[in-house]
Amino acid sequence: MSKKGGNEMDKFLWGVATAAHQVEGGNFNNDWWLWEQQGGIKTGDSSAVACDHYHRYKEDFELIKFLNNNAYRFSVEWSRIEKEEGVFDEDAIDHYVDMLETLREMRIEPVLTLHHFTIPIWLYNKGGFLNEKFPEYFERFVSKVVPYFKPYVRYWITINEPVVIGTMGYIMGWWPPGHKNMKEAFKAVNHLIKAHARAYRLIKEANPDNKVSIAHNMTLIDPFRDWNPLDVALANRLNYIYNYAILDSLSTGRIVKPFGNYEHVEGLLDSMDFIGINYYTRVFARFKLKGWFDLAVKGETNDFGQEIYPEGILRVLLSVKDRYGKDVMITEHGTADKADKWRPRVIQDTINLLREARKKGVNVIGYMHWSLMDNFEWAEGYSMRFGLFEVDFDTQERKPRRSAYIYREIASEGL
Ligand code: GCO
Repeated sequence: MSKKGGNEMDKFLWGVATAAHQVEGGNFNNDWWLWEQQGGIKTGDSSAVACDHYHRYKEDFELIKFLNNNAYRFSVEWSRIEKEEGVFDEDAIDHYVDMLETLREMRIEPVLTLHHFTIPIWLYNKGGFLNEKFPEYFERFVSKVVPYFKPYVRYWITINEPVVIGTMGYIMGWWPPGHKNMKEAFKAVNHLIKAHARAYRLIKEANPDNKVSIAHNMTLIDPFRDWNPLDVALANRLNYIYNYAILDSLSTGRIVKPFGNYEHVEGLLDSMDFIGINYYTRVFARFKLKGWFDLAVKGETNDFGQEIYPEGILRVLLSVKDRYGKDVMITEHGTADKADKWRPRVIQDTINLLREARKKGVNVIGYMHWSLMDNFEWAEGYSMRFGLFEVDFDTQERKPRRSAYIYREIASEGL
């Protein structure tokens, strides 16, 4: 466990992160299940069973204790709780209450994500994130579940990676609904920002001491050629849009371009009690005459083809401190590495950089490693392995990788 002293809210949160659709199994009422049936997974894998975490969560919590962790970030599945519009399944809610009660009994702090990419099919069929009423639908869902969860939860993530939803589903077209329309991407993020504002207000009304944020994917975008002014200008612009526009919106209370037109949104002003950051890697922006630009990768890469660049997390943390001056939780960090070749060094280097960030005045309040165990990696199925524990998906056996022992040791020392 981390260092003693201070009250419960002050302890550094050493944890791991997962998401319902990626680990639970049995999620057949959401857009990702539909996407899988439509051939959207490159490997042809299915999330049908995944890690069977829905039934095995108590054993999996023992793995969290093995890691000397005192926190667990996980998400609830909207499509289980509200299978049909406006019809709420009390048994599904009870399942998550039982998870929360068990975590409390085991002295593991929950970090609860209310939305992690998936939406119920009934909402998908109404246009999903593009429906003007998306913020209302999400508010209705959150207002239903918060009373059940509030006795157990202090740290809340309203929405995981709104900008990634817009990018992957509406620009790249690799995720549902598979569109390639920049305007739609910005509209989806606009609705997600409005949905966050409504959820933030509900959660704070439930308990003003709650700590609420989004989990925001921050990927550094550097110029491919730092001598080329076009690459430099392009990288600066893309870096702002991808990494800071949403944070500026949640700070100023107005949705900044390109996600909005500086329109004021009720409840959005200063709607982050800490900044949740998902950090993985860096890319390079290269200006091209034909096609305007592309994003390139340099240096040593992991199984996913992402640059292994732990140094980037310090750059991200210092930039966020200077710009917002808020506490920061690393809500996700990890690397796709089936052989566990790079992960031990990446974890050690990253924790050292968090210590350096703290010395430079960044108040890092927690670190959630992605992930506890190998799981369903969206369009890549089970081909990308992020787990501290390797999963044999035929037997559901969890086996600690060397990294699990390294993280266990680190978490016993404290930050
Ligand atoms: C994300 C999601 C996770 C991923 C993880 C590894 O950031 O895309 O939050 O669901 O599985 O980041 O890619």
